Amino acid sequence: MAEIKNLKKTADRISKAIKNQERIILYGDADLDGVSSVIILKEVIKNLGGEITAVYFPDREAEGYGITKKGLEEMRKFTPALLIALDLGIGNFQEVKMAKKLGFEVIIIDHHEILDKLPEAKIIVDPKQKGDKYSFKGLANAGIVFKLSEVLLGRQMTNNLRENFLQLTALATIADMMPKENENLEFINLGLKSLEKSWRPGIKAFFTFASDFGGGLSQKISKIISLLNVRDVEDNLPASFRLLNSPSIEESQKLIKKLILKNRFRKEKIDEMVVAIERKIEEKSLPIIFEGDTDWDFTLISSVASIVCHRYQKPAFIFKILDKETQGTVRTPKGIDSVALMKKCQKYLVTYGGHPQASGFRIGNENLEEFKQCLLVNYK
Ligand SMILES: [Mn+2]
Repeated sequence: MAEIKNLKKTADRISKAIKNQERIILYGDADLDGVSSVIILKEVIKNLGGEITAVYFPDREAEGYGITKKGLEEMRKFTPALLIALDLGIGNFQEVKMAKKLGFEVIIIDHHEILDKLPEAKIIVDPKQKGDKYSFKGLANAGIVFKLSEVLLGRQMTNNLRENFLQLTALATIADMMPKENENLEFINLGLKSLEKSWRPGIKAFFTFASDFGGGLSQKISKIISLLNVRDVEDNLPASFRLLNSPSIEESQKLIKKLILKNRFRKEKIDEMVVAIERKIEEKSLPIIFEGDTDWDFTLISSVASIVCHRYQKPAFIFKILDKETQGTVRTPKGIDSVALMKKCQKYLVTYGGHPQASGFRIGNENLEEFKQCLLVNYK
């Protein structure tokens, strides 16, 4: 079977960077898939005798999704360096150009939909790009990085490492809601099998709370994933990274306690937002849900969109209105491609992208109404 396009090329480039002691920056999305991708690659490189110069996770609320100007500015002190973008980057045309100018060599490893063109990165791995003959297109980004780790480590991949990487891959695949089929099913089954006896302190710590989480393993896992998704940034690092990278069970337990409290508060807020939306859509009965507010918490709108999309079986565009721009998230029922739908209205948008069922967009406030009308015209 054909391999993922450019996977081998990426492995060769990383091996060369390790050998030449080049500076390597891992630039990942702050969600669990991005964080898992960063941790797996970081540990692979360490096992090969290399070192990571820095990790960076853009804060979605403060700077937006993807490769950001702020992120590049903060990392520029390390140039010349190899910048590996994980679980983001495929839509960052301008930012990749800027990164090159600043002295980064950019590799993108992403699994999101390809937009009209590709960014000018040195190497791009994305199973959805043209010319990629790998038949399974549903891998999480961590799944791609796991496959990269097999190429990079070769015979140095011990059973322990494999189990350890598969645990993260399984969590990331579930968290990213990738289809539970094909290789994903294999990763999930293998990864979950060893999860409870993981040596990783952050995961071990979760299971010391397991009796509070109740139910069987699958219930515990959804609880773990929802806690790993709570936004809590310290020193620019998301909680999930600090936890899964922590060397101490005690420290992890402390952080988990904090996340449990935050999560409770988060749920109440989400309920309030859902009620507010339901009140509004009752009056309208449009075929799409298109609602936003200046007061809503940006980190909660994705959960809210999922809930109302599922409940009403309609595409849900939920957004937070900022001073000049609006940032939004989209969830669609099965069979409706949100990225393709937004492509038809892209002239109103600043950026957009993601997966068919889950994506995001940024738009100037002055274009919101026209964007909505465009969606209504083009939907069905
Ligand atoms: Mn992802």
